[in-house]
Amino acid sequence: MNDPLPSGFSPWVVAEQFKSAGAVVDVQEFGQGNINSTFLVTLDTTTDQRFILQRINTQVFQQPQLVMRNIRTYSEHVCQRLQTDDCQRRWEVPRVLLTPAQQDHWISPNGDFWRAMSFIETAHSLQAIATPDQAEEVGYALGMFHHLISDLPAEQLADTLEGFHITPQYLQQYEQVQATQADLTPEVEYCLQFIGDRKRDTNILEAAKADGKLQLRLMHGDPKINNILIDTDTQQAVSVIDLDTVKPGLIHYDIGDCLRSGCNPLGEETEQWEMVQFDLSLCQRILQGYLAVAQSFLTAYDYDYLYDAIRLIAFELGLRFFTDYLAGNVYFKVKHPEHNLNRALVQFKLTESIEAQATDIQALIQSLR
Ligand code: ADP
Ligand code: GN1
Ligand code: MG
Repeated sequence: MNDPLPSGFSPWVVAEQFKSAGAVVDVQEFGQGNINSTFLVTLDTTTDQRFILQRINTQVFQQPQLVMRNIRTYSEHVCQRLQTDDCQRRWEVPRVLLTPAQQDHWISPNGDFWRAMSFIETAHSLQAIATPDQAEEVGYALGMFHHLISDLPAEQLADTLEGFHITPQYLQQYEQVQATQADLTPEVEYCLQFIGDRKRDTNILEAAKADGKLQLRLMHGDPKINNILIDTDTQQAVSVIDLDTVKPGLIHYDIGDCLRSGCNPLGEETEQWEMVQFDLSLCQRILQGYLAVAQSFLTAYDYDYLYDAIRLIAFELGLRFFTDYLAGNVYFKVKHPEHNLNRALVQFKLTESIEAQATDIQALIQSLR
């Protein structure tokens, strides 16, 4: 079953391990993440008054020490690069906070794995994009993220989540749980049919990787819009957070994930799944924001596979949600038993809308090359 929330061990007690000074005066559950348990801790100090405390979901991240090592390697590299790059805008990297024993995590007596990160102040994340300007900022954020790690060799980070975004492997997992499937409601039948119609098309990015057309690089892995922070005063993007899946992979997984989440104005949690559409004008602005930074390191093949990435990552997420629904909601946190089914329907409708606009999306990509 899901990692339960709240934990058996009080985050108030854990917060003591990571505070640098003062007293803990408040601890609140925070954010909308689907994997970890996140808390915002407030201290009675005048500086560094707040920090983020997280209990890592160790059913998902089975080697959390490696996750922390990756995050530290990543953030040391990026902080150094920001000092030498002539960056004109605010850009923040969350800092890993250490315990009094200089550890980047603390294991509570009941075996839970906890870590803390500095809080990025005067910023917020979006659950859905509301304006074209926000879209451009989201694209810029992903471009900036890729730019800042483009000179960190991929071998320096460990693979902390094997099989992540390897669509054919998700299909295998689906085929294993399909036998145990739930009631054949019309929604379940729609999902079964939807996957059945597309299961021969899941290998395109992996084949391009195997053929050497797409290179293994460092990626974020999870740059959906609520992992991008926007400055509350300037409305400019200032950070990409949720660094647990920064590891070797394809930047196409990131571009696909950012676009599938950014171009769905109803948001991925909507219950109006039948109304979900992929918004081409938001796609244009996200890509423009992204390419303003990323054009310099994209190859011709990278452009060739952008459309496939957008379509595949939306489909893949639908497949992952639906598989989790069939498996009894063991991976993504849910608020009710049909939650993952609803999320899957949203992603499949989005995939359908992407497919229906394939020619226009391809033409847009062509015009931006
Ligand atoms: P999950 O892996 O469960 O998605 P996240 O690391 O994304 O967890 O954290 C959940 C939410 O907490 C984020 O969507 C964001 O709103 C907030 N958050 C996390 N880290 C920070 C940070 N360093 N500064 C500000 N907000 C943060
Ligand atoms: C999870 O942790 P969160 O909520 O940022 C998931 C992503 C999915 C996303 C869908 C490690 O991200 O892959 O795209 O849910 N993260 C992991 O909302 O599986
Ligand atoms: Mg997150």
